[in-house]
Amino acid sequence: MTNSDGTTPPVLFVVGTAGAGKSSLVTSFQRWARFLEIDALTINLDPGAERVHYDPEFDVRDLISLAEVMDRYDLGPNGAQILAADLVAAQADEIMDELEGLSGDMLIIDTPGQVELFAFREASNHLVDVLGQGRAALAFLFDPMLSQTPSGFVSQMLLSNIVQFRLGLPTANYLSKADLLEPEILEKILEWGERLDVLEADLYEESQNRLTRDTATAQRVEFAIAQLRTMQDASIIPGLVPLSSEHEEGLADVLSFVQNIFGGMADMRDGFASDLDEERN
Ligand SMILES: Nc1nc2c(ncn2[C@@H]2O[C@H](COP(=O)(O)OP(=O)(O)O)[C@@H](O)[C@H]2O)c(=O)[nH]1
Ligand SMILES: [Mg+2]
Repeated sequence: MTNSDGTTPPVLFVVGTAGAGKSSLVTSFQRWARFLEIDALTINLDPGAERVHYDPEFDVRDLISLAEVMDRYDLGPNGAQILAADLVAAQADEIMDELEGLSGDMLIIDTPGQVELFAFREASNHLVDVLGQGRAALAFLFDPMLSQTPSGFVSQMLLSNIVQFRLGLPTANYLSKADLLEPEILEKILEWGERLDVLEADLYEESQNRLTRDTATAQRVEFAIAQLRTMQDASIIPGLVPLSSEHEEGLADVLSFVQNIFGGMADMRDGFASDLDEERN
């Protein structure tokens, strides 16, 4: 697969919990990019997708049918999803062959509904290596409904950290479906993304307001606060960008995030985050 200038185009994996808005982002991004005459090629890696509203160059459902996997291996839907994820990853090279000869400005990849199927399985690392071609990045979508409380936000943030840790790709965090949030809540969540000290204080307050205040709860909060402090010490800031596939908001940031990978930085993985932070500040 090549760019118009003959180089390998960047590859963006869209990752997040089930229902976070991954497929919608791929759809709206492809449509939006077309208006800018940017050719964003797409891939669907979710064998469980019922319908796909974008126009994929490769659709994993052509390779693997969940119903068939359930049938052939005598599995329930969850077992079939897990096996299908491994079967897909095992065919990474075949998928690459299908992309041979295509040309486009970037590749945006929709991932399986459940984040753990994609990020936590060993086989996925191989898939990311093969499809990513050394030019891959990750967009992690925070679910807006799961991000409204301090503990919910922290959970999404830790999940994003784990996915980054697993896949080792430069990552940008997005607050998905921002159009669904009341302005005050939206503002609060964005503040948590920038100010982990504020998040820490709000998390503590939330735990104080809980009806059950047992030792286990206190320990969990202490654990979460320790994580937040470690992140602050390491200058790791989630830095959420609001996104709405519905209103086509935040898509320009997704594009510039991907384009920045070509900024000629010597060490993409280290240099990237700080560069992006500077840009956003
Ligand atoms: N209001 C609103 N709804 C959205 C947006 N993005 C996705 N949704 C809805 O959220 C649900 C899940 O979206 P989907 O893209 O399938 O999530 P996925 O499981 O992560 O692929 C669908 O009902 C979408 O219509 C958005 O930007 N705004
Ligand atoms: Mg989906």
